[in-house]
Amino acid sequence: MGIVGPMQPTTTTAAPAEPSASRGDAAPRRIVGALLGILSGAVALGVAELMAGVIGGASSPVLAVGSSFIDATPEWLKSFAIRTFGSNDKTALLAGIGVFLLIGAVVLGIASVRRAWLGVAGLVAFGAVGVAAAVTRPANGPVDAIPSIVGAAAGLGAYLILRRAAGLPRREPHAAEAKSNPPPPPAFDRRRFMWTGIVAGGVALTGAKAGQWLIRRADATASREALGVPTAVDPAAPIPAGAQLDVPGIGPFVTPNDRFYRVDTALFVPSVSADAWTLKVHGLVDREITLNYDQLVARPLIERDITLTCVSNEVGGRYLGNARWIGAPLKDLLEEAGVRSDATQLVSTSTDGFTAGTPVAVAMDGRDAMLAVSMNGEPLPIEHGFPVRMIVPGLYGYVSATKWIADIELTTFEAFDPYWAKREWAKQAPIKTESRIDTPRAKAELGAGEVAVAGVAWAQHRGIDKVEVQVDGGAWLPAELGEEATIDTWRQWVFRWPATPGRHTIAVRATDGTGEIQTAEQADPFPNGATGDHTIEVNVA
Ligand SMILES: Nc1nc2c(c(=O)[nH]1)N[C@H]1C(S)=C(S)[C@@H](COP(=O)(O)O)O[C@H]1N2
Ligand SMILES: [Mo]
Repeated sequence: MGIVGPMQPTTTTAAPAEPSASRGDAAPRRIVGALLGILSGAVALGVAELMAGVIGGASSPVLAVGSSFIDATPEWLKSFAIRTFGSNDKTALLAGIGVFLLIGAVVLGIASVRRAWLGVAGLVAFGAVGVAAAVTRPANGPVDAIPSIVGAAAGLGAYLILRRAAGLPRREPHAAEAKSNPPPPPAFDRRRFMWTGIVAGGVALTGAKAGQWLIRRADATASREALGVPTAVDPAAPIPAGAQLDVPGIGPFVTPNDRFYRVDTALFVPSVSADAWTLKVHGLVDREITLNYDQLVARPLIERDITLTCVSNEVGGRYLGNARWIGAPLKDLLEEAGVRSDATQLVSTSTDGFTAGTPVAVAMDGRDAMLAVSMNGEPLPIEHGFPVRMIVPGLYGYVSATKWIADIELTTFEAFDPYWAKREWAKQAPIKTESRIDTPRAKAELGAGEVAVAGVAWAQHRGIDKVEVQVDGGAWLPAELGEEATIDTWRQWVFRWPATPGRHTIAVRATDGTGEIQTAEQADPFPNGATGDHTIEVNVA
């Protein structure tokens, strides 16, 4: 399919004007058509973004369609996207939508030169898909249809004005009509079309920029900047100096916020101000509780070091991080609400409709499950759940770590399937014992002599008792362990390996605090976490 680029000189690529069209100018129909499609589509998108800036980012047709796409993506495609694009998977999705829209606009634009109704139909279809996606997002309502409708209407306006400027008729005259009463050939006025196009492009760009600025400026950023970090009545014990091993390439024991992995279904990061935040605790409880941000931070807060892990982390993967959190203990709040004995599942819901299901027994067994407001000495970063998220040591994020939390319902495992359970992931998912080699890197070229092989091991809420390294399938030899901070954090390890020339395979395995060795059996992340020994190959010169 040949896409005629708008930048190409019209004289060389334009299809010759058909004589039957009887235009005053040799109107380069394809280029005019492509520009007509692209510019009307751009005006529709730009105006829709601007409206979304006013109404709320989740109402943007592009983001709503993208989010619906994420929710509907089958597991194999999702893992493919994560494997191929890593944390750029969302950018890749948006780029894909962009290319799809561009091709659609060009094709429809060219076809609409002769059949004006095609352009109208294309814009109406665009609006309809946008409306359908926007109003069906879990946290959206009817008003979220507005950006798609106004955008499509603006696109239609631009389409008609541009057609007029291009000297295109509203419809092709019927042959008979044309013969008996030939309409005066509308002149294609290059200058007029160009100027109208520039204005349309300007409207599109300004709308998109302003909309995105409004979306970003919305509540959360300002609210977060104005907020201090509350003090914990129960501070964390200082991290033992020996928790951080002095080995180049091992990474920090505490993961800085800007290097902390991010995993969520949110194409548009929810923007919630602390002022507007409330949490409702309801369901199988004796007393419903509704709490605002001030009330939450007025509670006796705890501070803890906890390592978070994503169930999608592959063996050797980077989807985990360790941070110092401050928050209100979940258990106290649940006790105040009076959780009934038939409640087995705690369902937490985010403002954008994500849900996670946590065993009530785990939330209340005395571990430091909390509603966190601070991460590494700052208010929660917006993409990590500002203003409040849940943290439960020992459980994968998808069953415990709801960001932008808005609601807690006590229910049963039979009564409700949360977001990932609906997609066949396990309903209960304690973190599996795992270990990772951080240095040397796989395929590294090393010099002979002592090489510090080092990394991390984790088995949150059971702790790590032992890490062993195996070279070339030989005996498992003990690694030195960094000092344990808590049983809820990862633990660093180092193995000083006398490297000899040749190719070598290095594997690692950990033993948790209950004495159990991590399983060597290779398993994929789906449905409840990857297992297997992280193994790398290196070459020693
Ligand atoms: N609202 C919301 N919270 C969420 C998710 C989500 O998609 N939406 N993903 C969960 C998953 S799968 C993980 S692993 C953690 C990741 O938290 P992080 O992005 O702060 O590292 O958030 C959890 N909380
Ligand atoms: Mo996750």
